[in-house]
Amino acid sequence: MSHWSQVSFQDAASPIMTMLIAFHDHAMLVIIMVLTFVSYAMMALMINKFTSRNTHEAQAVETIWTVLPAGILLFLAIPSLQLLYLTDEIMEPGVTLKAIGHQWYWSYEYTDFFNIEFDSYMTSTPDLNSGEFRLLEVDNRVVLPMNVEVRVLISAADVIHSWTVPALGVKADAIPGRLNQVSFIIQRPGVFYGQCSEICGANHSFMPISVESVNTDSFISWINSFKNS
Ligand SMILES: [Cu+2]
Repeated sequence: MSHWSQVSFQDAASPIMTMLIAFHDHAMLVIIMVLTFVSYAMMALMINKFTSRNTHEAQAVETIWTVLPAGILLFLAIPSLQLLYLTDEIMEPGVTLKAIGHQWYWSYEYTDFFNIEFDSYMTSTPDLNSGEFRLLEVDNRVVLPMNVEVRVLISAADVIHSWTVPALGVKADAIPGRLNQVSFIIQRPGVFYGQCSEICGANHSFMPISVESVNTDSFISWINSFKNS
């Protein structure tokens, strides 16, 4: 059931998402201060608090309302650019995952190990177990180790899709013939859901992404489980 706690962001599970939420809050504070001031000035003008004597040829006022907005824009632009470049930074990924969008499912490859490949289809509503999320659960989850830098290479086999996981703060288009790259560190165990975010056809809404974060030991035994099959 939907709840009021769902109106904002999901809880961050990666450092980038933590910083994105902090930037959102910072920008929101600036917006509220600007809105308050502009609303006040507008109301004051409407009730004729200021006369033309205050505003006509008023060099001081014009200087302030030019310099101040420029300063406010810098307060938004500097942390924004900082985050933009930080998001692009890839240090030394411990695991590389390849995510390929198809009409209408995702397929995954772990090429660091022996060739692990599998498809990930949405679980249809009648097949859901109690407590599972409708339209978000899949048959084969992406399993990733926590506290390890993960690199995801994203592409598509047919049309443009988009690999998105809000709690991790990642979203990248999956484009045929092109590899896009994102990276993140998952800071806690859990299952994080996302959805294809580029309209890709009739079943666009039915190709969710489900990332399961586990500790390194569990990850290694999960990888080894493919060896026997
Ligand atoms: Cu898609």
